[in-house]
Amino acid sequence: MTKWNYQVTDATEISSALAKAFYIASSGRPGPVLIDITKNAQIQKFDFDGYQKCDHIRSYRPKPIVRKKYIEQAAEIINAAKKPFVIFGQGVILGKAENEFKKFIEKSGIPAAWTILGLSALPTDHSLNVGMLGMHGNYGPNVLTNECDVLIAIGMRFDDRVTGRLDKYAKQAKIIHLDIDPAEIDKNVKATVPVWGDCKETLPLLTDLIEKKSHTEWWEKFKKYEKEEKEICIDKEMHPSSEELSMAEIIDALNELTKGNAIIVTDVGQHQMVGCRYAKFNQSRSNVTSGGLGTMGFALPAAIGASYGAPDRTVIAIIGDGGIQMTIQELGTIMQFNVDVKILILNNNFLGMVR
Ligand SMILES: Cc1ncc(C[n+]2csc(CCOP(=O)(O)OP(=O)(O)O)c2C)c(N)n1
Repeated sequence: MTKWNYQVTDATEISSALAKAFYIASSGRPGPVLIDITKNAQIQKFDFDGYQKCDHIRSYRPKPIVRKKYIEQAAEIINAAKKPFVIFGQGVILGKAENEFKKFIEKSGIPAAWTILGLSALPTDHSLNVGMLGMHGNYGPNVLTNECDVLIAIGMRFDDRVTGRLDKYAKQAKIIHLDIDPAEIDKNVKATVPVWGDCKETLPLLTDLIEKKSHTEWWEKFKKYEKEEKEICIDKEMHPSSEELSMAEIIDALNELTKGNAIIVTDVGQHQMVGCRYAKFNQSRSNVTSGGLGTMGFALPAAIGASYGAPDRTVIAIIGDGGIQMTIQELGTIMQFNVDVKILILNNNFLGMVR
């Protein structure tokens, strides 16, 4: 469950354990750490000689060494591709590689779709942004995953909500997988070319080696499916025939108010899926959601955190009538610290996602 954990049994170790914990949690692929301080260490008296920051641990390499051989192989495959497709995840955001990513897709002309945690790494209205992948995602990127000849996965882990049945997933495609965590490569989907490394380093190397292209005919296929999805599904969701408001039309109205500039924090459920499908984003780090952990009750405390992290931005929590009850006591925190969080409860009178 954790990236690192440590039990402190002697109080003199607390300071160095904390320093290591902060270093490990925030370096390379970030992740949670656990320090368990035993009772005897908590009450032990000792001479404290100060806190020293940690920035190196022998045997821990936060970023794998980039192997040029794989970058060259990847570039060769991309240059020969007729129907290449990029799928991107949170690695682009955590690696602060949004610009490097944009340069890569703009030079290669490759349509790109996002996983739920990759959302907002690329502006929603970018012409090469073809939408959301997976179970609740858009029609085009899902159908065309099984038609592309090269699939370039960047900072994503082929979660089951993206792939569905692995034995039927993109079998026809060569897979290029860029990831900082070697454990993710070949875990769910076997990579034809593994590109280990921080995508902030690997993407520019790859961009240098690829030819400038535009895959217009291929891109138009995505647009054709987009039009079809709009006519068959999205228009009906946005303009339902009944008097009742639909979740999609509420998010659509929200977009008009935020103009894509707000931080949107979603809880877990149908409102989360609809929120992520329809919310618009102009800048990165604007979508906060619990992703694969799927934790109801996440949105309200996370929105408080987002408001402290980005005090100048509008923070909107989108929550279901079920999820709000899980951490509703945080309304007290909001009152006590006068936190500016806007809360949108999409009340469908049931635990929609489960029902
Ligand atoms: C803590 C927790 N308990 C249970 C679940 C399983 N679960 C996922 S979505 C969901 C329903 C959420 O209902 P609501 O918050 O009303 O949102 P809606 O789906 O109706 O939009 C449940 C029970 C979960 N993800 N997390």
